[in-house]
Amino acid sequence: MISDLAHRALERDGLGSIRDRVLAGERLSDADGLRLFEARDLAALGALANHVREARHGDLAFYNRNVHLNPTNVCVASCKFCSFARLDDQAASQGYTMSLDEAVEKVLSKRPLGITEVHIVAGLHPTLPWDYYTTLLRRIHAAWPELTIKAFTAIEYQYWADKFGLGVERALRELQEAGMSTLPGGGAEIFAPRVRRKICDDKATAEQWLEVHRTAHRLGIKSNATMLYGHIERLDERVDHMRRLRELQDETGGFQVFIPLAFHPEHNMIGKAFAKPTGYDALRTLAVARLYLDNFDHVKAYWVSLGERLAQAALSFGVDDLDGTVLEERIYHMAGATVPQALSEATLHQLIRAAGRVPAERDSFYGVLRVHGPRAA
Ligand code: V47
Repeated sequence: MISDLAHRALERDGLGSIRDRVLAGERLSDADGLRLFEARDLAALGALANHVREARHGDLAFYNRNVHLNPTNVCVASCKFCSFARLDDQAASQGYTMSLDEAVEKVLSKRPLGITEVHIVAGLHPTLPWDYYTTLLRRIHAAWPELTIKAFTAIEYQYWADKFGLGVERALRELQEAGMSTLPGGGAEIFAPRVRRKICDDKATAEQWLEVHRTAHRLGIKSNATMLYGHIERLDERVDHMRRLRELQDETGGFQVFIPLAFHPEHNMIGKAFAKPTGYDALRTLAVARLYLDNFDHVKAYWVSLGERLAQAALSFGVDDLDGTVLEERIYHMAGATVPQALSEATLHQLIRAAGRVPAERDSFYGVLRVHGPRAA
């Protein structure tokens, strides 16, 4: 239900026609997307996105119990927004590469916590052999077969496909055989060439990122999609980014969720020039995503990137997923995130309930494992 007040605010902002098309279930154009980004009344925009969110998911707010593993931060790419990557393994420069035993043990040690997913992302390490990655997944999978392995970004697959002469499909197949069953959405950044040239010109291109995901979808591997916003990109470039994702989703249906990632400015090459995106920008970006990406089931507010409070508020701006407990996160904490290192399930429940939603623990494919009914123990 959209309140009369929100209806009137949308009319006043000249968004009446977009509202009518959203309510009729019609697809929005790129020009509509841009108009929504420029909407003056954030609450009215949020109400429209909330309408779509509730039509799809009712009051449910999803989360999972997950742990992150970053086996190395050594990386040959020089993404200007990244605070995590190092050029070598030297402790003095905070570079590291885990031994296989160490990496496997880090994951297995979380078994008593009821974790259902491990999210693995590394750097583009110049010398680790291919069997480091296949063995890593094979060992985790053998020791803990029920754990879903969500592993490696499209950027890593493209790098290995070239470096080891495997091609993308074989790289994906070999890691799928080793235990990977879904791909995280990292590395997408902003697809527009103008932006990519300036912030990440020496890693996979937009076309390659999309092709890795297209190939994964063809192999039956579901994946996620991200967008890094709040740096040098323009609003029309955000819309262009989402359009390219929407087109691929029309083709394959393989994306599970869209995750806008708010830029964190500390300890990286471009941070000094930008403040962290405002709460206003975060909420409108999530709301526009919910309205524009009509073929995506889920929109996630990654609480690590937004902060718990803003992620909670986002549950009324089109968002239906907060990510998870996120044990062992490094990428954002090295970029100045001041959020806790992890959230307990009880805290996630509190945040969700206080926003008037019902916590639903999900698996990695949005199957509901348990709905924690209103105020239930
Ligand atoms: O690709 C790196 C981003 C991504 C910074 O698929 C930064 O469920 C902000 O993709 N400020 C990796 N962002 C994280 C990621 C992710 C996270 C949570 C869930 C999922 C999922 C995927 O983090 C990178 C890049 O876009 N990033 N540095 C920074 N300073």
